Amino acid sequence: MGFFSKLKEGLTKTSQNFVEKIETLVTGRKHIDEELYEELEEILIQADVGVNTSMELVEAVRKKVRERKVEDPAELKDILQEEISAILDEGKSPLNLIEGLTVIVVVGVNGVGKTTTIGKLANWLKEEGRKVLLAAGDTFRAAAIDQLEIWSNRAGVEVIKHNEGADPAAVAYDAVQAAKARKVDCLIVDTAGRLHTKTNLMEELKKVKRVIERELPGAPHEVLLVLDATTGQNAVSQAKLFGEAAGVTGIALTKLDGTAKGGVVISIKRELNVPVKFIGVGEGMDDLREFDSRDFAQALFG
Ligand SMILES: Nc1nc2c(ncn2[C@@H]2O[C@H](COP(=O)(O)OP(=O)(O)O)[C@@H](O)[C@H]2O)c(=O)[nH]1
Ligand SMILES: [Mg+2]
Repeated sequence: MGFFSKLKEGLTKTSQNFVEKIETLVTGRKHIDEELYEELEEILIQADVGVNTSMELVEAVRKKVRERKVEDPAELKDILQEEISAILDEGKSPLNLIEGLTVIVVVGVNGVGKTTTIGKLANWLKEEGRKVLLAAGDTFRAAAIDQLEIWSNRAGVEVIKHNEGADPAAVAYDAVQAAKARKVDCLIVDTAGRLHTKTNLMEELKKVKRVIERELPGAPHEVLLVLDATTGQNAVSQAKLFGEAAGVTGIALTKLDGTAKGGVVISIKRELNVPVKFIGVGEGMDDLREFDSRDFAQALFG
């Protein structure tokens, strides 16, 4: 399936929850009034666009309506699409791949799709002709290491691992050494999403980053935060937490397939200063896409 049709299919529920509701809202109305704006704002908030962003969007729509002297409620949908497209304007934000060894650290809370995203990413980079190595930095459970190994076999790349309970920074250290020795192009480091307290998790991530930087100045080149779109506004809170502590450079937003909360993309774009670089639209190896915000806006409005 082509990129655009897969994206459109993945966004079906978001579209239904959002665009169709707006269509229903404006159909049959004769006037644009305060009540209509309130309902519009409510629909946006329900689609996980976020309270602040929803209010800003409605304000922007109101302004356009005044400026253009619009009277027909049916025109609201197009104006809203224009405003959302303006927020999502910058198109693609590619992965920072350098000449030589690029190190990508993947972070995020438990269950968001880190390991799966790493598997998909490894496969994509390998298909682009790069030599990829994975590091099993989630040493919290043996199953996490096994799961990364399964993905490495699927993608046909190697993995550096220690035993369950090992120090993730030691895994990262070995992985950077191995990557240098094996002339790897991309090293992708998995990390744990849960520890006993959040502060410890952030400290551990900082330590992993410090070790990588010491062994390879300038690295890591990307800290990719994985967020689960089905958690809606919760994902935005996670991004704020990790963004500050872990120095996040990009977001991979997973599980956009089958969720009605795709509006969270607009919220992330508006409220965080971090680009969405990838989206996950399924559990398979090929279900990772480079995020293009213009395609997204278009797919959303159909
Ligand atoms: N539908 C769907 N499921 C996904 C996607 N990405 C990950 N998953 C599923 O989410 C679950 C948790 O993924 P995992 O990679 O283990 O998360 P981790 O704990 O962050 O490493 C698994 O069942 C994955 O198959 C996605 O884009 N779409
Ligand atoms: Mg994992």
